[in-house]
Amino acid sequence: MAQLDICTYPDPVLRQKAQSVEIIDGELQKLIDDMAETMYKAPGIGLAANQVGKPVRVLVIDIQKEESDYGLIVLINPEMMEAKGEISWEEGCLSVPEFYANVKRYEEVVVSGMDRRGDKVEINAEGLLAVALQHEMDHLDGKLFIDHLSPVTRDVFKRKWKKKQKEAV
Ligand code: QAP
Ligand code: CO
Repeated sequence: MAQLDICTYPDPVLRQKAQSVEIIDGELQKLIDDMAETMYKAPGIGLAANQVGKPVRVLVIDIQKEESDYGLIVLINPEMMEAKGEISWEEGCLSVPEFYANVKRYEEVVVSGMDRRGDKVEINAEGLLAVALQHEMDHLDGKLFIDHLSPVTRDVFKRKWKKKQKEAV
């Protein structure tokens, strides 16, 4: 396994629409394993393939909660089957380090896709896991959580980001 580099905003790969996976082979499984390792080492609770420079429809999530029915979730070609309710959650993103903001999402979702072996899986989620699924599926469509912010909060983000960029020199 290997730790991968995480692409950060405004890397154009984060804006790409990820391609559907057609074949699940050793190469894809290695990417999945490396993504999981990269997420755990970060540490983070979710990572989409775009974030490691590979625009393919793969995501990993582990919300690290004992009460969760799931441990590591791997989803290939995820699709939203049901969505209801509304919830606001303070989100962050490994590709937008050190910035956090509240985002409105569906409170409950049902997502289907394939696991690491290509078997069909369906995930019923609410709360944090539902938020994580929506956040990571957004990545596969080239969307970031900052796209959901109000114009004012987006401005705050842009100013903070510019300031950070300057300080990093
Ligand atoms: C997406 O986010 C998410 O800024 C996963 O400095 C967010 O793992 C799902 C992280 C909210 C559900 C709710 C962010 C680590 C990790 C940072 C992450 C940072 C270090 C974010
Ligand atoms: Co993210």
